[in-house]
Amino acid sequence: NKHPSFLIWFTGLSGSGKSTIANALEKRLHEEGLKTYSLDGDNIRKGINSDLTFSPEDRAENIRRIAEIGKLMVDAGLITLGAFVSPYKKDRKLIENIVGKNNFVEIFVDTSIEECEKRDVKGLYKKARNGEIKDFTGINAPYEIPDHAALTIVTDHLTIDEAVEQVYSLIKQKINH
Ligand code: GGZ
Repeated sequence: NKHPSFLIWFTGLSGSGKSTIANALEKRLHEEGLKTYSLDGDNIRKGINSDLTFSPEDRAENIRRIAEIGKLMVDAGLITLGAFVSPYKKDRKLIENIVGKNNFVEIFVDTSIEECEKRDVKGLYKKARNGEIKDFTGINAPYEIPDHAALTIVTDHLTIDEAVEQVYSLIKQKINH
């Protein structure tokens, strides 16, 4: 029996909860004995993509490289998770083209800008408002809402466990087929 492998992609604003949900999902998958790898800003933007800014062109290149890495991870037989703002539709479409439609599960973590800004875990929204960060998604750079996401997680009234459960039931068939 072949180990399941595909790319689960979380898109949404900074502070929307993408990484939190991805990390909790990964833990759940490990409990099922599944092998995973998580790609996120901490291991990608500080490493292989440390040469890139947040201009639209560099974001596109950021996402393209991540998609190529994700493809390698999927080829290696891992359930791969990606948690990136990925605000542009055309960039998310490119991921699907690179990894293949059947290997791509797009999940929109739908947390309002008001809620993200209220949380402001890293103080980045404040800096963006003060003009210390330009091109900040949701403040002075766009976020293009996905219209074909496999799942939209509205985090407002959900616990993390409930969010994980929604993703898990979505991918269950892909895991057990
Ligand atoms: C958006 C920014 C920016 C700007 C720094 N715009 O909450 P975080 O801190 O950890 O998540 C954000 C992360 C976004 O990096 P990505 O690689 O996911 O972005 S993209 O997919 O658009 O290429 C935020 C921080 O980096 N950050 N400056 N200007 N987020």
